[in-house]
This record gives sequence, structure tokens and C-alpha cells, in this order.
Amino acid sequence: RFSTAAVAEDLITPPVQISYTQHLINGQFVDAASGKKFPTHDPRTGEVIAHVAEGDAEDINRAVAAARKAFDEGPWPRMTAYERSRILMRFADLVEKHSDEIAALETWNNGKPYEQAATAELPLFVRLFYYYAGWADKIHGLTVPADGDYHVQTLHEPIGVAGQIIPWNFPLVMFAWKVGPALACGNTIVLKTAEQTPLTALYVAKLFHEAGLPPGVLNIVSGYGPTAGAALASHMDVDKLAFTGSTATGKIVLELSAKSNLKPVTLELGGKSPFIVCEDADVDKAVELAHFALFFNQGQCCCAGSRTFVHERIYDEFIEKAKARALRRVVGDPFKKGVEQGPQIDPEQFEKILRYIRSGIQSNATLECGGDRLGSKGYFVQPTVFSNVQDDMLIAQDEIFGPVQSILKFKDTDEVIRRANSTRYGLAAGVFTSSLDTANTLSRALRAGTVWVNCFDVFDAAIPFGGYKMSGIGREKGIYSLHNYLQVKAVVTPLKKAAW
Ligand code: TXE
Repeated sequence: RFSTAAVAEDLITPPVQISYTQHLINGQFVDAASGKKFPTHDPRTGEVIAHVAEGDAEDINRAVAAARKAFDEGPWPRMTAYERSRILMRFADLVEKHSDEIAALETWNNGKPYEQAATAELPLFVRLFYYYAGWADKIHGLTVPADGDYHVQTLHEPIGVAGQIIPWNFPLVMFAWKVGPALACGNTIVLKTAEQTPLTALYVAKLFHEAGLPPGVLNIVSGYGPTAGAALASHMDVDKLAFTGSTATGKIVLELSAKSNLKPVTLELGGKSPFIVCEDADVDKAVELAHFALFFNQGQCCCAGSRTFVHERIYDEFIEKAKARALRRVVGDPFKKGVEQGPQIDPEQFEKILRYIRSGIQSNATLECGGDRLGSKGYFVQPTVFSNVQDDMLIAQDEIFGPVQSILKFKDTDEVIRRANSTRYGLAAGVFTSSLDTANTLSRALRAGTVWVNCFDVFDAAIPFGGYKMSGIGREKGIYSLHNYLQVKAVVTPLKKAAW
């Protein structure tokens, strides 16, 4: 029933080779201190595509020492802001030039459709670096009209060495959201990539050095969370930590910060975002947008619209059409033209999704379509739609992080607000309506960091992104992200000669 085989045969893979598998520390590619390596895979088949240096505490120590030196002694924080801006722009130019190859590497290591990597992830990445290049020379403090004869000014200074831990679902976009603002503000960085997707960060970091980034400013360590990640979160010489991943791991890194040096922590965590289809909605358009909101990126989006609330008046029609759309979804080799959905990232996520599907069936949600793996190789999951989902079912409460749409019925606006907000998460929400009043009412009432009205997953570099409640702390992108990477210093000087 699913059109895996119906996909156009022509592969669109540009030539790609894996050139960088070592850590990048102080501008040099180096082996792990222990000499250890770990395998990284192609999710289409589960086959190993490379062995990558496996970082642990000693590699993190070396990377932090390089970042510290580059911050304390190096040219980076003392360069003119314009020079820093030029390097960010040159980097964005280089990424754009190599974007076919980078998109191919992203697809190979992550499984996302090449067309989406090339037309969504790469352009977002490049645009974000231009955006923060534009900020670099516009960061400045204030003069403050304090009481008394004082000249008071605030200096906005870089915070120092930033530790950054990113996940595997958007390896490049997550790199950009972390690295762009931190460098624009003049910080130095130790970035730990996700163990599933170490390759593209190393590739682009090499381009950053070609663009003129001084050694030690951006250091990349590959490795696992409990070893390399935990060492970074608890390091005494890291001045700030930014993390994106699960809520459970977010709690761990916050605790590691508290137990070490109280470095400020920003967290971008899980979600269970409502997508609300009101009774006045154009059903065909609502079905298409709700489908995109959930299934984009194999359902592996922290902000996925994973609770589709549909007004009772259009519910039956919506279900039929949502099911038909899911059955039309083209699943297959992500390098083939026209493919909408590739494999999930790894066996753990794949099994987790299948467990949630079983839980939905056991709790008597109606399985409209899908419900199983697709094929016998790799980590492909059938696009799955459940209707008749109730708020207390696990599939309506937990983050599934896969291609599983849960559709719930509602009667009126107050009810849907209460139910949409009745979750421990608060990352995003979608509203589909033709009424301005309803759009305004819902967007003010929903407790979420982003409300998309009649659109979804709009990720412009200038728009802040982050969560209420257990979806996180702080905002990334836009002007808001700069605050994460700056210290504010008040400088107070008497206007007259001091009395003493
Ligand atoms: O996440 P982890 P996983 C959600 C999604 C998914 C679930 C589990 O529901 O199914 O999380 O995914 C590093 N100290 N999201 O296991 O563990 C790890 O190496 C320091 C939502 O992949 O949070 C990786 O670099 N770091 C999400 C990063 O944390 C640690 C994106 C994320 O891994 C660590 C991904 C530790 N003790 C998953 N343990 C989003 N918000 O977009 C792990 N890490």
C-alpha cells in the first residue's frame, strides 16, 4: 500500500566522500586521546559508513583548554566585530558553494530525504550565519541614567567558553543555532555532536577554518552523552552550556552544571505540540498542513504537531482525508527523487516508535493506517494514523518522535485550550482557522514558545524558538539568542572628582 517501489528510480546522490572523522581541536584534526573509535551508520541499511574518534573526558579537557586559550589570549574576542562578521559571511559562502555535497553527507548519515536536506536544512543553515554575521557589529551596551553624579554604562561582553551539545535530528540546523550566535558575540566553543550524526559538523567546521576562523575558536568532539557530553556539562572551565535533546537528558545536564560551576544552561527539549483544526477550516488544506506538521523529518521534530485536535463537525471528513494522505506518502530511499520520508535514525528510535504504536493499539485508539515497519532492512516505519485518541493515552502524552499521527476530537474553543495546555510540554502549537478572532484567542491562550497560525515549521533565523514548561529554558535564534552568549557588565564612574 505504501509507495516505496513506486518512487522514480533515478538517484540524485552527488559524489560524496567522508574526509573527516577525527576530533577538531585547536584547528587540527586529531585522534581521540584513548585512540578509541566508534562506528557511525547509514540508517537506510544499518551498515557502518565510517569509524569516528570517540571522545571522553580527556578529549573534552583538551578541547576546553584550546577554547580557553583562544578566548583568553587569542585574537577572536579582540578582533573588531566587523572582522568576525566577515569570517561568518565567508563561512556561509563556502557552505553554500559546497551545499550539494554537505546535503548528501547529511542524508547519508541521518536518513532524511536529500531533497529536504538540500532545499530546507542547507538554506536555513546558510541564512542563519548571514543573520548572525549581521549582528556581530551591532552588539553594544547602554548608557544608564542612574541617580547621583555618575556616568554609568553597560558593556555587553562575550561570556567565554561555550559548551554546546546537539542532537541528531537536524545535525546542521542545530549546529547553526548554537554556533552562529555564540561566535557573533565573540565566544569560543566546544561542541559535542550527537553520536548518531558526527559527520557534517566536522565537514563544515573545516570550511570555517578555510574562511579564516582562528584555531581553538570552534572545537568539535564526537562521542557519547554519558562520557563526552557529561564531561562538557560538568567542566569547571566552561562558562555556558547550551543543550538540545530529550527532557530527561536536559535535567541531567542542568544538574551537572549545578554540581560543578553553575554555568548558565539553556535547554531546548521535547514537545507534544497541539495542532488545532477549527470548524471553519478548509479541510483539504488543514489535512495537508497537519500532515506536514507531524510527518516532516520522519516525525523527528521536537515541535512536531503530534496531537492533531479536530473539531467534531469536520472530524469524520478529516480522518478519511488524513488517512488517504498518509497512504500516499512516499517512503523510500532518501536519495531518490520525490521521496518524502526516509528511515528513522537508529534501532533505538525505531523500536521506541513501534512500542508506542503497539501502545496505541492496546489502548483502543483506532489504527487508520500504517502500524508497522516498512521493508526488512534499515529503520523505515509506515506512516501511521490513529483516530479516536483520548487525552490520557500514552500516544497523546509522550513524545513518540516518529511518523505517527494521533487525532483527537473536540467540541469548543475553551475545551480545546484546556486540553491543548494539559501537557508537561510547551514547545509549539499550530492553529488552523479562517477566523481572526479564533486565531487571536488561541494564540494568546496556548502556553507554548511558538504558535504557528495557518502555517507550521517556519524557522526563519530572526524568529525566536524555545519552550515553556518542560520543553526548555531560554530562546534560540533571533535577537534573543544573543542574550545567552553575553555577560552584562555595569561600569560606574563618578562625574566629579570623588570626595575622598
Ligand atoms: O536524546 P538525548 P536521544 C527526544 C526524542 C527522542 C528522545 C531520545 O523524544 O526519542 O529524545 O533521543 C547527549 N550528558 N529528542 O537519546 O539523550 C547525546 O550524546 C550530556 C528531542 O538521542 O537527549 C546527544 O548529543 N549529554 C530532541 C544529545 O545529548 C548527553 C532531539 C541528545 O541526546 C548525556 C533529540 C549526558 N548524560 C531527541 N546523555 C529535540 N529537542 O529536538 C546524552 N547526551
